[in-house]
Amino acid sequence: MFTKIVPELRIYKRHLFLDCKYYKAIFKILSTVLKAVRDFLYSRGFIELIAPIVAPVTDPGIRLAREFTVDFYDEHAVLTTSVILYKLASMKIHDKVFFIAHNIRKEPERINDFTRYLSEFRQIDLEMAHASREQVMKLSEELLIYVISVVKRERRDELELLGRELKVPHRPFKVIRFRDAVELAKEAGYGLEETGELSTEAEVYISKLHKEPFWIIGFPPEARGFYYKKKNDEELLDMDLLYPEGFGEAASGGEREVDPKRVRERMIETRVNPRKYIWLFELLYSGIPPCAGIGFGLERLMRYITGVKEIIDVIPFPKAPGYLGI
Ligand code: ASN
Repeated sequence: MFTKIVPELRIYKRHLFLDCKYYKAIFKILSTVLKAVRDFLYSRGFIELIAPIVAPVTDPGIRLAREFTVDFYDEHAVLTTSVILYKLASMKIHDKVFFIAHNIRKEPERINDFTRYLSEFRQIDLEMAHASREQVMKLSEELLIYVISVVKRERRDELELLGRELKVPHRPFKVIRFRDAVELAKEAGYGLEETGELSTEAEVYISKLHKEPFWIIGFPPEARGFYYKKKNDEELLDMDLLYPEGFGEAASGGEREVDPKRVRERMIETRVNPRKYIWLFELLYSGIPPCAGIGFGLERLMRYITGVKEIIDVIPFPKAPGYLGI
């Protein structure tokens, strides 16, 4: 099987392996997933937009990752780490928008770990005006159930070749509060990251305790991006979706802070310099509706659907942290 080839070769010599039957099956599933996502969101009244890859500023709420900088003529530019700022701006265009956006993040190099991080990855990122966290959670559950059902129906041979027995989850998914998730992790001897987040190992541990996808809600305000709205001083109106069976994080999102004064406070709280975000403040002062949204990692969704162990194998041309490839 293709996983017997060392990962470095699978990245740098990918062009020589694309015709292997496993890759062909995986990339056919990828195409079905993309179409199913679009079909579902269009049927719910969403419009699809496209986002830039080069920008003056980007989302700083990206945990341990950093930004890549670019020399854009004489202007300092960065590669977009997420589409969140453009989702907020798009609320001026339509009240339900989605992007299948490229995200580029300088993740810490993970030598010999090709399981769950890519430096270039995509997010199925949607945003809804006047929506609550709970409404986005319901829509996300329906989206996931729809996509899995379509893949099971249309890609039976490919799933069989990969040895994946995929189950359609049942909604509503279980909801765990962040502080209870921390207790679960601590009981098993896992700590928190410096950022106040659950470590990847803790996340995998909690994921392994589950047989169906589940939510963790209410992360601490200092741990997550300035664009999330606070419920109170202890928690945000945000959520993560996790896959079961040890597959870990699926998506994150929440209700947005759209009051420019409170966004400024959230920036200070999360150690972000408000002066860098001039266009965002102009946007907020000009007025956007309250909104909420979520972003699903496309490659992590693919990993869950295919059951493939290493994330470098779920897309044709992977960029793993520290491994440029072709
Ligand atoms: N996509 C996330 C959201 O909608 C943001 C992110 O990726 N950092 O909240």
